[in-house]
Amino acid sequence: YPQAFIYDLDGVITDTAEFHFFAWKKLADGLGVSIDRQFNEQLKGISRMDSLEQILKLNSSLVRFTKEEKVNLANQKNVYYLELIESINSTNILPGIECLLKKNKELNIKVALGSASKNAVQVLNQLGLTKYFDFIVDASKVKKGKPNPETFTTAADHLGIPYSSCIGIEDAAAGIEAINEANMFSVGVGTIEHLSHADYLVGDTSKLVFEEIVKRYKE
Ligand code: B16
Ligand code: MG
Repeated sequence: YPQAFIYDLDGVITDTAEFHFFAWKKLADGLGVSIDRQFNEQLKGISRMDSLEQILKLNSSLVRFTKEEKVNLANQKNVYYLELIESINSTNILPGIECLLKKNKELNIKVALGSASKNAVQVLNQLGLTKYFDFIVDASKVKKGKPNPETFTTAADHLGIPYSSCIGIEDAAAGIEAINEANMFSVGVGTIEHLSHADYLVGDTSKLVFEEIVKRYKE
């Protein structure tokens, strides 16, 4: 058996990836650039500031912003995001997730969160899922975000589990890269187009079945 499951938050446990997209879209619209879902794929899993930089790169007239102005823009995006997540609760847990968490606990498998979000603790609390987690890694605990493996290795190190005995679950290309770099088994939630580097890929979270994941891990 694997000894630890490390879950990404946005896009795996709950559909906040959508809310991040809406919030960035609103900010970008205000700056006169439009972003679509295709572009948004590269923002998934990366930090707030790095995401902003990607958007500003879209238009040469946007490189003029000072550091301070960029911080203000990033804060503004977070204000939009916080409005969107205000009302989330346990009904926003994606299908299959709580079942998988329960299975982990039943079998004494350690559970950690590996999120790039500064809002991770709040979101997990609102979902009522904090009780399942032995350790939470969010933006405050790592120096190098995804695709660097630090988010995942920090979780495993704290739990005292060898990397090869960990399974990481991610919806972002940068996240799968991070899990692979950590020498863990990567489970992707999404399309082959974006996540072809996942060790095991499912189309959506309802297909995250414990026995099936473990079977692939053992192969
Ligand atoms: P925040 P995850 C990531 O969370 C999101 O995928 C990414 O879109 C977002 O920019 C990042 O968190 C930072 O979030 O602005 O809330 O600090 O997928 O790693 O759980
Ligand atoms: Mg994600």
